[in-house]
Amino acid sequence: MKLYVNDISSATSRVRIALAIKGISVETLPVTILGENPENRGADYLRVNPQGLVPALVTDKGTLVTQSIAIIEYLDELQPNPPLLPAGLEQRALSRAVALTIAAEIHALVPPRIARRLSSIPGMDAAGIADWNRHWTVEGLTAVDSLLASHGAGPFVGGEQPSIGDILLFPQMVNAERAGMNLAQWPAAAAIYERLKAVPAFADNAPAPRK
Ligand SMILES: N[C@@H](CCC(=O)N[C@@H](CS)C(=O)NCC(=O)O)C(=O)O
Repeated sequence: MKLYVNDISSATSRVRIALAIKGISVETLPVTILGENPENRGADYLRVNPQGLVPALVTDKGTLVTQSIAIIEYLDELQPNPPLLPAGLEQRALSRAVALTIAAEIHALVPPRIARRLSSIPGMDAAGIADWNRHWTVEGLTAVDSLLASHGAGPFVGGEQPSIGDILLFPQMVNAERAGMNLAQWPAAAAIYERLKAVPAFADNAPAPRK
């Protein structure tokens, strides 16, 4: 299988973590997403993934699978062990809710294409974009933290083993920490994040820092 990736991309990091947990190897193909003419907006990559986003997986049957959560679920169904969803019904629902809160309510509001669009609005500057990113990250992680606390989650999002909720939580917390946010404001999420740092599949596949 081929995986189109970018090293700073947290959505790519999610899929890399899932692959590492499963012990699945793929061919990786880097795609730039920043700068004047990023490859993800170019004709060559749009022929691969018309949405122009990474990650994108091309299966060994030549089928395109886009969207990190769909790719992770594809991998989980392709090779069910170890599972990426918890065994318990309540824990599965929590793990999925954490994953979707991060993908839909945080990450979707802060990627490069949103920053590009914001910067074209008169009066918007780099400080305004940073404030936008911080706002949605704080609001989303606060929601995730209260979900985790109300479920008494631990040691990982869905119980004893890391699952899809952890896979989405980890890169988002890496980025929040790098942005200088005080992780102690999210005690339940921060405790899980500290445990995930000790799991090689996570630690070895964090998004790279932006240069
Ligand atoms: N919902 C998508 C988001 C993918 C996404 O936004 N990827 C970012 C990198 S983390 C990207 O390709 N950004 C390019 C851009 O925003 O122009 C997923 O989960 O795969």
